[in-house]
Amino acid sequence: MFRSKPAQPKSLSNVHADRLRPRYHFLPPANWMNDPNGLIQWKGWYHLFYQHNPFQAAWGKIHWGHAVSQDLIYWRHLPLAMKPMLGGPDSDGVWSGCAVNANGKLVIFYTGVFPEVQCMATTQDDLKTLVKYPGNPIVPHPPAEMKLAGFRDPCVWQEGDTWFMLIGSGFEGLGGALLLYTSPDLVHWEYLHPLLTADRVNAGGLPLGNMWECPQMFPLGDQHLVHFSACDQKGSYYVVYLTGAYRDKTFYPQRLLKLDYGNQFFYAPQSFVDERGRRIMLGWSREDRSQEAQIQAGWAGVMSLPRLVEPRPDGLPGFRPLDELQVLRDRHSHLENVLITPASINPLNPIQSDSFELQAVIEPGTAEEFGLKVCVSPDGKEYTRLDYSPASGRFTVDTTHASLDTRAPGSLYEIPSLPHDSGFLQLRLFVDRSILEVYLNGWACLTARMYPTLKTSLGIEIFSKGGDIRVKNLYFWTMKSIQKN
Ligand code: DQQ
Repeated sequence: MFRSKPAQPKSLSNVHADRLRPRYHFLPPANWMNDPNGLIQWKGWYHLFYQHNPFQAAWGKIHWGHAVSQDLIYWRHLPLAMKPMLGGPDSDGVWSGCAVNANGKLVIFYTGVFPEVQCMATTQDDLKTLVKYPGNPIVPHPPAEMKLAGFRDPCVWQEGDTWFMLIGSGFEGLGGALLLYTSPDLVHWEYLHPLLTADRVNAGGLPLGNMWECPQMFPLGDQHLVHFSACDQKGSYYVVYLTGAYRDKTFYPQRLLKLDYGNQFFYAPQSFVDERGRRIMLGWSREDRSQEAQIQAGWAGVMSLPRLVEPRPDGLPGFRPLDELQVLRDRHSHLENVLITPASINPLNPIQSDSFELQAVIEPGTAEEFGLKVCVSPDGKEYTRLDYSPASGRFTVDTTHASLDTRAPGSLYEIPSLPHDSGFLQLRLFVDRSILEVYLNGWACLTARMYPTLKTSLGIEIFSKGGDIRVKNLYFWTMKSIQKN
């Protein structure tokens, strides 16, 4: 049904030969990608649109890229879905937005720049092509008299016969804000009020910037979840979510937490409900190396693996990798009930891989600290370290030794206090060359980037310090590539 015709970059073979380019995560054929957009399952096909610069591995001239899939694992690249239109309201870029099923008709909303205005597009051929609405922009300016730090990234939903739109924004001098609009017909929009403002949020000292990008609100269990990507003029912070109650067109926030502890390396996420009723989230993982290194590589930006978002009994959202990912599992190893002491020989010694899934249940025992090292070079100079301290609950991922390339100095990522109801550390780790995603205790996620320079940085180690741990079980699989070449 969908024929492939990707945009051809200059040196596709070099881009694909890059040892750091992920093998089982979604990326465009080349060049720049950021936010996922317009996620929807339509007539069986999953559609992934994304922010894309088809000319260079650097942000700019933003188009909408497009790919389709039948399982959210294997993707087919399609022609560019939307380009900036000379003289149009999106002449400087087609920025982020969403897709909605409007009683059987598919409608896309996005931000045109500059100035930031909200626009609409439709499709006559089941999303093979998008047609911009000739009357764009449908929201031509922010509410009168408002001094805003931004006005973008529409998120649209329906309640009964009425449509609502949330727009990411911020009030100058006051902090982030999410603006609520309403419409009877998706074309005529009226501003209601802010759904949420910084002064109504107890962030417990966590800075939330002055602009909230890419907002989304959806029901989860018996409450609602609002999330947004916090930033300011200097850059992106992280994505936070708030649990709370939504009634009378107002959101009453309760708890606020980071959606992913890799901060800006899992950004601008979007979720949708598929035909099986599952809420599935994707986020953009930006690069953590210099712009020069990105342009030289010819690609930049990776889409996270699809995450299932589910309500938990404690009222927080739970996250777990989509079951479909299991089709990628290849060679397998397994440990059962193994005691690890500080003097143990690494039981994962024979394994060599930079593209794998590892699932483990570990009993902390008497250890002060324990964890894993991945992408370890034989001389130990390159490694990425995952560390857990049972007493404090602190979990860290340290990529400051991941690369000998000074253009990728790495970072220290931290979950200050990881709840472990069962007494065990339950970990699901996905390593795919330069990206690492870890799911902990079904509750917290952390996405990080690392850029080993040595071909031999393939080792995996498990360690304990100051006491022993027991590996109840550990399953390891190398993962198949989703790339054709
Ligand atoms: N990226 C888009 C904006 C959005 C930002 C521009 C978040 O619409 O606010 O590429 O990464």
